[in-house]
Amino acid sequence: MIEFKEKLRTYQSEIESAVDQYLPAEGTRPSRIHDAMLYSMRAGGKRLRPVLVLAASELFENTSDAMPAAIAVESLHTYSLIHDDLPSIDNADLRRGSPTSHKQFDEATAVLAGDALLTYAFQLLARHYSDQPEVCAKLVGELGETAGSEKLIGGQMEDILGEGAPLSEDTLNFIHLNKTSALIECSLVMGGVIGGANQEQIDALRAYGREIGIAFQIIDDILDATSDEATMGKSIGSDAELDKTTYVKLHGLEKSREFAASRTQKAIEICSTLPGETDFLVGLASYLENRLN
Ligand code: GRG
Repeated sequence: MIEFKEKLRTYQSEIESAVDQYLPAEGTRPSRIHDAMLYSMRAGGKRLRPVLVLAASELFENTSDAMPAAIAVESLHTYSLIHDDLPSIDNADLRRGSPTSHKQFDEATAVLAGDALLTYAFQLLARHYSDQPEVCAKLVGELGETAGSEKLIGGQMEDILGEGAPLSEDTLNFIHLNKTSALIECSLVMGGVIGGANQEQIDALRAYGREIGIAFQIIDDILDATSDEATMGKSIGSDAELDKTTYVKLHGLEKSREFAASRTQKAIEICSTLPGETDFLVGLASYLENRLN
């Protein structure tokens, strides 16, 4: 466990440094947009998705640098958070413990900062992987498909459409598979593509991502239901959070904990089908199940 935590901290600190290395520098004209992009990218967070890109790539033999792809995924994730917090969507005041982008800057700047981070993700992939055209095309395709109307945006749309009324289990699953699991799965697949994984290995990475993604969302619901402290720094102050259908509301705390444990166990079993040193991914699945924020 200590080894796992050390490795996690190492990945996180490498990612923190890479944010400044790969994003347009502070003050670059027009400075307001670059400052807003950096403000949200530097605001911390668990860095789960870029960690997954790095960890997945290291299972395989190809040692191409996965960091630009890791930052691309975090850039796209940060865009989704900025837009999700906007007055027209969740109307949240705080994100990652700091004022949301539209509170810190203004709404127009927040819209543009989100747009710019979304676009920048693809720019990073094109810039850093164009010497491997097949890898580059797969990375762009995977991230594009994940960000699009059938996954991230589709999950968000369904979430908005369901506001104010109780959701069926099927709709709740659709939302979480697309809002939460999709980018987690995509991060692992992108790491695998960079590492040179074959199709069977890509499928296993995706399956592992699906299991930890759903477990991650169930734990999120449990934390929201059980701990005021755990919600500090998340999108508190948000209008939409109040009446949401959650796993806890549908199944109760005990059953929700059992679901998360069984998803985590499945993820751990999938690790045994992957090559290389999978201890970190095994540790990560358990760590996410037991997280407090
Ligand atoms: C494009 C507006 C728009 C939405 C797309 C991804 C998404 C849909 C919205 C983001 C908001 C949200 C609550 C998504 C569910 C996934 C989730 C739990 C995100 C928070 O991820 P963490 O906990 O955040 O990894 P940190 O801050 O640690 O990076």
